Amino acid sequence: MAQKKAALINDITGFGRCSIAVMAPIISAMKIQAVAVPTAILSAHTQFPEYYFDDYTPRMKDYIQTYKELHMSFDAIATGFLGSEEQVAIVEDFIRTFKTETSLVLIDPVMGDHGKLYKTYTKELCERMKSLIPYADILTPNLTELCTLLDVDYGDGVFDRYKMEKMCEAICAQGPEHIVVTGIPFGKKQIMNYIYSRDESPRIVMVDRIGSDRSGTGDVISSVILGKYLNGHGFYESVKYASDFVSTCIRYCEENNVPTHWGLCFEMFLGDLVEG
Ligand code: PXL
Repeated sequence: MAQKKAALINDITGFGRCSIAVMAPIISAMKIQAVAVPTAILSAHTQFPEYYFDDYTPRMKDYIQTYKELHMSFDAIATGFLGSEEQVAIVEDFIRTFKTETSLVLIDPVMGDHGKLYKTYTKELCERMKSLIPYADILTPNLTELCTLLDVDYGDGVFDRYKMEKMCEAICAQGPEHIVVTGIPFGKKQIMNYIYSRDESPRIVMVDRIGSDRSGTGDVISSVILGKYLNGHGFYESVKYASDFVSTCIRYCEENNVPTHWGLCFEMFLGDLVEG
């Protein structure tokens, strides 16, 4: 079978294990070709006290023009953190241009966490992010992002199963076939991933909470899901695998006292992802 290729529209960050620096090796390990489409170039991610940030927005159109002239198409298009309304427009154009009947679009609407939006998220940018939902086949929000996309008050961050189902149903009605709401705190010791696929009963994957939150976890989860799903596994199975993989990486980080903002030591377990 021909090898698949995935466009990764995200930032390239040198140190700290996030975005393309994490996603490209992970999907490559799963025998899928990674094509980087940079949105920004950083020396280290934004959780560090110092970092160099080069916004790539003004050069993205020329960069993407090459792929238009080469009449490329992609089996998958994955997007993550987007810094401006202009970048959302570029992503929209990219998907319209390169998505085929069979390609898979994964949108990770990176906007905030723990009930708060990141500083770069203006009201206008939030509104613009909502306009990407209909393009997604798979959406991977956390609870903060799910609430923001639906204009639901986050409150104390506790939602019962009925409310979760209603919220995911509302997202599905806009287009996505599969949603996983990641990283929902469940008591003090567990984390819940809530999985909703159109016309199926919701399912849950529980993992033990190990240590504190680590940057780049979302990028590891979304890229393992993408790779597994593209390789023919079901959505639930892909999320379950990604959750277990992340737990393994985090356990290693804890045991080796790796600082939380250094990201997940996924390199140690990349070989586990190779199949076939
Ligand atoms: O996925 C997290 C992430 C991605 N990209 C940049 C970041 C972060 C998290 O802080 O700073 C630039």
